[in-house]
Amino acid sequence: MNNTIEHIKFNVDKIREDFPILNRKINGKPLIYFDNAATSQTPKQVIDVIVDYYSNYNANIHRGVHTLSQEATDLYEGARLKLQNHFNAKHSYEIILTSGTTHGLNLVANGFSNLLDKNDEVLVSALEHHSNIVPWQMLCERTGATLRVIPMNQEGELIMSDYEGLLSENTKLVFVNHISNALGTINPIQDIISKAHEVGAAVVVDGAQSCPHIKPDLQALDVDFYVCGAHKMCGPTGVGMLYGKKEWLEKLPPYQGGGEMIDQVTFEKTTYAGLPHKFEAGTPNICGGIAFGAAIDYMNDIGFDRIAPYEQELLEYATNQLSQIEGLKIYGTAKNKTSVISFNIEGVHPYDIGTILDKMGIAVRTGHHCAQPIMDYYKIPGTVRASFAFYNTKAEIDALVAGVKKAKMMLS
Ligand code: C6P
Repeated sequence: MNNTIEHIKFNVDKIREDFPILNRKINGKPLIYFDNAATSQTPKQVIDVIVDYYSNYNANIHRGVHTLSQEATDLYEGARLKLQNHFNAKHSYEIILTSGTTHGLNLVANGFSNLLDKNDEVLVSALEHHSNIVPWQMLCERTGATLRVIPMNQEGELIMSDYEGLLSENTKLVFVNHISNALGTINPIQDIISKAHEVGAAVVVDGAQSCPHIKPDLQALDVDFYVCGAHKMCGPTGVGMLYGKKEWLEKLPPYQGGGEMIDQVTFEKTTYAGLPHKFEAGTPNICGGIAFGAAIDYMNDIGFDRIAPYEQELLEYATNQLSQIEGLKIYGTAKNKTSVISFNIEGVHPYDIGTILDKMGIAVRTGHHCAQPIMDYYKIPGTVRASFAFYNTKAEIDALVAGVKKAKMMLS
């Protein structure tokens, strides 16, 4: 393999040609899309698969003897295999196709309803999105288990010594995101997982924000559950993945009842299908699943080994430029960080900055980013969040910096 710098560089102008939306104008200005942590944009390779599916293959799956149904089934199950390969799951039936990250987390939380009791403890990190807090609070309400929080420091890093102190033989579950959506912190999940396993706790990793940046090896991580959604990694909305170790998925009850998740149904009793179908009741997002597979192919064709260093370069460049603006404070300065910058300007509401940037065609997210506990920690109502993807450029970051300076002048 060629490991020279030339090899890892890639042609961003060429990559941008894959994304039709990047030709759009917003308020008369070329779109600069820095809201990638909310949802990524879709390349034509994935859009083509969606058009092709509805033009040539649209049918229900796992149900028909007719050709169309069998072709659609093959494409859908082919996508499951792509996911298995990409994330390195041991078995394809450990990959459950869901409607997204939130669905996957709720499925697991629901599954533990009969496996916990009031003597048990579950640990959640201080850096979580509401999707990785609320389902577990609901679980604790149902079971009487206690929810404890792994604290963070000012840099936005988890305090690992406190984590170790919280772990005990009562700890049954630990849930943590791989990357914080609000701050960009990359959490030391390998360490978190092995320490949890020492006390016999299972770990649920929310990979919603890491899947576009890092290709995880789920078997090497030895993680018990991992969830993510397609729409953060160039796929469509409404489809995602739950990975669970076979032993766990067999132990958990089904989440929803309905078609295709059964073995036998009588009015007296129903028996359930095996994995993965036990967790896939009803007609799934067939086209979405197939397009998820295409998105995985697309990102692997570009290569995560090329995406990560390029995005780091963007992060460093933007951090440098933005830090030079007087009164601008960046929240989340972890040593290990991905391409997310959350910031505020003294005395200015983030929403106002976002509105002015939008007038310039620049899309950022403002607010609490569905991570209110993080905002509470910093005692702020919210931030402006710029999140970069591999199709962004330094020239776009220059435009952001100029836009923030202008907004600051207008608002302060
Ligand atoms: N974060 C953001 O702007 P869904 O909505 O199910 O696709 O993903 C939920 C979710 C769970 N965990 C993390 C770490 C996330 O970042 C998200 C989604 C988006 O940050 C939309 S709120």
